[in-house]
Amino acid sequence: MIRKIVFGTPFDTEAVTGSFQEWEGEVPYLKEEGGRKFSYRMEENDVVYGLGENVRGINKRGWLYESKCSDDPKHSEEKHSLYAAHNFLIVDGAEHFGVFVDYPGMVTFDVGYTDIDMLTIEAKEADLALYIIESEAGEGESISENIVKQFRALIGRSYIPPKWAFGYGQSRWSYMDEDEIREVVKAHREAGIPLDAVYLDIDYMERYKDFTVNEETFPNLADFAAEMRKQGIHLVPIIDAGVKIEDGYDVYEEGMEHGYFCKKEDGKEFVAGVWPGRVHFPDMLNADARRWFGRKYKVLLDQGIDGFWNDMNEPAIFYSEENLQNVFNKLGEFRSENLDLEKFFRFQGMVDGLANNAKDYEMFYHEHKDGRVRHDKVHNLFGYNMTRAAGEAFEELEPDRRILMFSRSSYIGMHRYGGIWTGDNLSWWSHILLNLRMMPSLNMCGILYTGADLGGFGADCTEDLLMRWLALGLFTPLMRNHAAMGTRKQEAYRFTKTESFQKIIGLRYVLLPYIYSEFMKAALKGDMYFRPLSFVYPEDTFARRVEDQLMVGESIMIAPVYEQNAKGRYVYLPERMKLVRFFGSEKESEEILEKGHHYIDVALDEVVFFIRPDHLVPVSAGGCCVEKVDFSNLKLLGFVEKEASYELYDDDGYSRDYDNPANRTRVCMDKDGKVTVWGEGRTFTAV
Ligand code: MIG
Repeated sequence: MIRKIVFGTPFDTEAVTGSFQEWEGEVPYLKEEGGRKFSYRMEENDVVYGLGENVRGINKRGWLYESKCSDDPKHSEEKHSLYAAHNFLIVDGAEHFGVFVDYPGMVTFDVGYTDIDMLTIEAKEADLALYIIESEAGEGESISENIVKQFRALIGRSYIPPKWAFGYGQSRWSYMDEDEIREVVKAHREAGIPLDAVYLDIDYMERYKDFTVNEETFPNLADFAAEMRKQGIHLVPIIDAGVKIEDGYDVYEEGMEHGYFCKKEDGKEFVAGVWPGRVHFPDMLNADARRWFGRKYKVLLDQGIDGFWNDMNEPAIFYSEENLQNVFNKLGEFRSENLDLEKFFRFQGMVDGLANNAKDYEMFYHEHKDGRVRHDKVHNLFGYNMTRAAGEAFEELEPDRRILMFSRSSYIGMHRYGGIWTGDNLSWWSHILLNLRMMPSLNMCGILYTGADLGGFGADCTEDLLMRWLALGLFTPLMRNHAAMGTRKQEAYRFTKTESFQKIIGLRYVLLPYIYSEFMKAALKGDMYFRPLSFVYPEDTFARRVEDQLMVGESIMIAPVYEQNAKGRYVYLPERMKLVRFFGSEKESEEILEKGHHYIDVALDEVVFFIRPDHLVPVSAGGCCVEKVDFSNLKLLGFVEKEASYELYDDDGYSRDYDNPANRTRVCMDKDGKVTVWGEGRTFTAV
């Protein structure tokens, strides 16, 4: 049951599309103060899940989280927010319920930070909608799973990318021209490392202007895209939020003509500095502007592009025109000063404080259907609506094919239009773990198509880090190696043990029938693809403590290695499972392990996972890209004690005909390896 409690006059975020019960009584579970503050006393063993893209653990207890979409490339433990605002959590303990705070401005979640036993949620203003979800758990699902499922029904079906987007992607900020990209593709193909996509970062544009292509370095994008498609490669360009101010640039001129950019109080367009220098922000909350901006993607679609990533849409601001002038003036005053310690830091702080300055977000407005609204009050909706602009345009422009779209910034609701990547992580071992922990929290909020920059964005990557990270990344729906300009080159073929990379990345393609099936079933049913162990084993008190293992779909548990020089790790098995060791396309060995704690050796170039009893995993023979993977002749890995059944989902990978019954094939295997299939055109062989 979902109860909606309204305080004041909430802004319509359009996060919610489903049904609920209007509730006028007291707020269940939470103590309410002034319509913007809600608290709950936690018992010692209560676990708090959720908050989507964030720092810290699967269990969110012990920290203060702020919903404030921020462009901060340093995802260290002491941070309070990343690029998104995902105001949904579940308290699992003495009471078991879900809370969604639908409020587009700043919300803080103090989960035992100020007082170790208190959960306090506080919104900036008392204009919000609160949704409280209570379980209706039935047979075969846990309370947490049921709460998530109800929440997902409330917020609508998750975005589904084309099938090729489940392949491996290579990206780097600083692929400067066509030849450099040709080289990247060739090197992957020569090394036998599968590849489906190469990402175009800001360097493909003409002076960082959205929807333009640099004609010197990419003289004919349409031809180049076609040439790449012949090699099984999709090019995926980046789109930034800010539109360059430049006479003669059509996007700028059209935006000005129609008044589609965000304006200040005085009615003049707000000027921010980002990549291209001075820009205006399209008013993503204005439906007309959104429609206009969305249709701009057609420029690239028409050149054979079928995937995009939306960046800098918090929106990131390097400086505002006003604050820049102000800092210039003040800095001058320091010239005659003796810069002692205190003055020097003040001097330095003025420049550092230019970027993403809270004051700048109070300077511009949106023309929303319900009236004019100051940006800071709806700050967390910008990236969501930029991606919505694109998503809505794609439905209109490309009704018969899915377009890849993922964003950096997001709010709940955006999950209907695109996925996300988790932004600028670093080549740190701890960021493998951070990647793992964010996955189930994101799935809870409907964001299924997601993944981190594998190998790490900032800092220098090492060969062992990339191998270990890929061993997790091969299970994430978005599997992309991405790095920042200036860092060590980290394409898999750059390192010594190319064969190991070929095998680890190759395993993604071997597991693709399982990964795609599990993703699609989760998206279509409103389930999670990644779950914390406790969601599946709610009675197991130890499972509630596990912060470094995940359930992937219905059959697999993973326990990635995330420490340098570790030769293996401790793994907790909540039940008897089959350990499968994989090296490349061939299963190396398997072993049945009993419930409990085990130390598992895992070689650097090896991938291990665990199969639950009476569960199956369909696998293919692999391929160099998704379209080469044969989904009709599959093998079945399984741990069958009595009998196991599996529903394979497959489709053409492009169209939106998701509910066609022909997409589903049921297969059964008994303990002697006898296989029965319901459905046409596929064979399954037990291995
Ligand atoms: O301020 O386009 O998160 O993936 O490579 C940096 C350059 C802007 C931030 C993105 C990153 C991308 C980079 N962008």
